[in-house]
Amino acid sequence: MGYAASRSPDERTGRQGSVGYTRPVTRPAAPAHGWFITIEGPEGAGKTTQADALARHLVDLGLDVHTTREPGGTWLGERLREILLARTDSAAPTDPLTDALLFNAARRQLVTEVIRPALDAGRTVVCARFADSTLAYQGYGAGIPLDRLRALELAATDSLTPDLTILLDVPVEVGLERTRRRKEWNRFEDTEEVAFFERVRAAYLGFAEAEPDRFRIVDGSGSVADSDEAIRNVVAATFGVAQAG
Ligand code: ATM
Repeated sequence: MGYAASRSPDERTGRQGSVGYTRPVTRPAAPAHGWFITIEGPEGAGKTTQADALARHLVDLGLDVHTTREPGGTWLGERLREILLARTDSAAPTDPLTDALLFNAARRQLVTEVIRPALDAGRTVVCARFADSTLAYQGYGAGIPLDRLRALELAATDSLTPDLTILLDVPVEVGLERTRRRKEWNRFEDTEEVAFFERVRAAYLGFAEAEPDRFRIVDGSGSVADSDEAIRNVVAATFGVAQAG
């Protein structure tokens, strides 16, 4: 007994590249194609911490896991991250479509160099942020029409869509306060108003409502341990891995 996996196209969404599963009753063998799990959410929700914790949990369950992030995850992507997040000395505002192009350039390199090969080799990929971030920040936050962004996303991802997206949700003021305590603000945190981050958060909640099969919302306002446990439960319910062992 085990899971049944097929990567194209998914019956529920019609998307290429999704995976369908039935609940395993014993420890799952490594899937023929790995699971692609993304963690999204507003600032200060703890995405990076939770991505690392989830990866350790999945490794303990016997899966081969690669953890990565956006923007970043490749040599080129990490250079683009430095450029994109650096607080600017220029008096001219950065055009949001320029941002979208650069985020998608980093994404394309990450997908082709890292994510696709890992999934094809049966590895599970856990990625902090992915294409939903561009729709939320450059789309709903900065006002770029979604059809333009979806065209860029398609070029960057070749329709690769996460099997599971965990939305780590936290109220904007709480998240920004946490971020302020933890690190120097990046360009977005430095230049955007609270209203921008409210639009981003509302966008994420809207995505989750529109795609309930892919999204699971986890409350990120409590302790790290609380989020950690909630994410493990989500992954267990989605993939059946908690029955392992
Ligand atoms: P963190 O990885 O620390 O969350 O920072 C990445 C920043 O880049 C984050 N900033 N804020 N505030 C969100 C932003 N971002 C986008 O605006 N669009 C994107 O497509 C991605 C991947 C990130």
